[in-house]
Amino acid sequence: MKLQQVYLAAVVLAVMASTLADEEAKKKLWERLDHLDPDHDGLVTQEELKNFAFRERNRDLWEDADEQWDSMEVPPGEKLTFQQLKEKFYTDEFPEDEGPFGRTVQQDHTRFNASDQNQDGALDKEEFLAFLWAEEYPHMHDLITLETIEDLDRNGDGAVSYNEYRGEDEGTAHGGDFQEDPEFQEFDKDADGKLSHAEVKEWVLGPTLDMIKEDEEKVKDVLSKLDKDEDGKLTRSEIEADPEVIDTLRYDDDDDGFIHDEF
Ligand SMILES: *[C@@H]1O[C@H](CO)[C@@H](O)[C@H](O)[C@H]1NC(C)=O
Ligand SMILES: [Ca+2]
Ligand SMILES: [Ca+2]
Ligand SMILES: [Ca+2]
Repeated sequence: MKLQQVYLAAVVLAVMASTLADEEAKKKLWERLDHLDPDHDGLVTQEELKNFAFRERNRDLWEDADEQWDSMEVPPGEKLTFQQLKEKFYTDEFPEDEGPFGRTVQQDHTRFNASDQNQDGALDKEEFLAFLWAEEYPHMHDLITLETIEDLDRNGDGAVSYNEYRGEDEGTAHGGDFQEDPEFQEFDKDADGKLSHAEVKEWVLGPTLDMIKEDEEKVKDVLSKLDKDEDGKLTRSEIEADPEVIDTLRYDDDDDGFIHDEF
């Protein structure tokens, strides 16, 4: 009898302790998941989940984001103009026909304009990141495709022939048959011997598009598991019902994880 009571008390204490630890872990989890809900309205939307997954996948880039922006020395509250960017990019070291990213000043201006989503003639930090990491921003994908075609398309027909693909001058190439190049054929879907805009896009951005698709699938999966009332948004209690589900949006499992190390 006595022993049973002791046992019972121990069980009760253990349950209480684990509940408290659970509460504490949840609280920390939510604090550290702050960047899930950057507008702090207490709801995590599909868009916010997507951005979260995107940032997780590109954590290395994001660690660098502030530094990149700071390097442009834009005064607080102001935006980056092309003139300012040009002064930073094109120095004695980098002439205007080959800037720090191997693009011409003209190409950088076109890219700058494409990054300027609200078309006010200057870039805020987010727009500047789209300028730098255009691959990661679907609204920049046509621009990247055009840049690639521009770089390779020597005869100006708007497509990339097999010779151009191989980086050889038209006419001086030692032949080479695209039909014997399985890698080229993989991208030349209509087998006409040259890569069209859509084919170049798939060639250059295929792997990135796959990862973006993968993010979208994961976000859908997270919503299907956590969004109990199916309004497309997650409340705090919906996330807390199974906090580890959010973890599936993470890419690596290195030790600075914000969930595993709490449990
Ligand atoms: C970029 O946009 C500006 C207007 O904001 C325009 O004057 C300029 O010609 C454009 N440059 C390129 C290369 O598209
Ligand atoms: Ca929100
Ligand atoms: Ca083709
Ligand atoms: Ca919901």
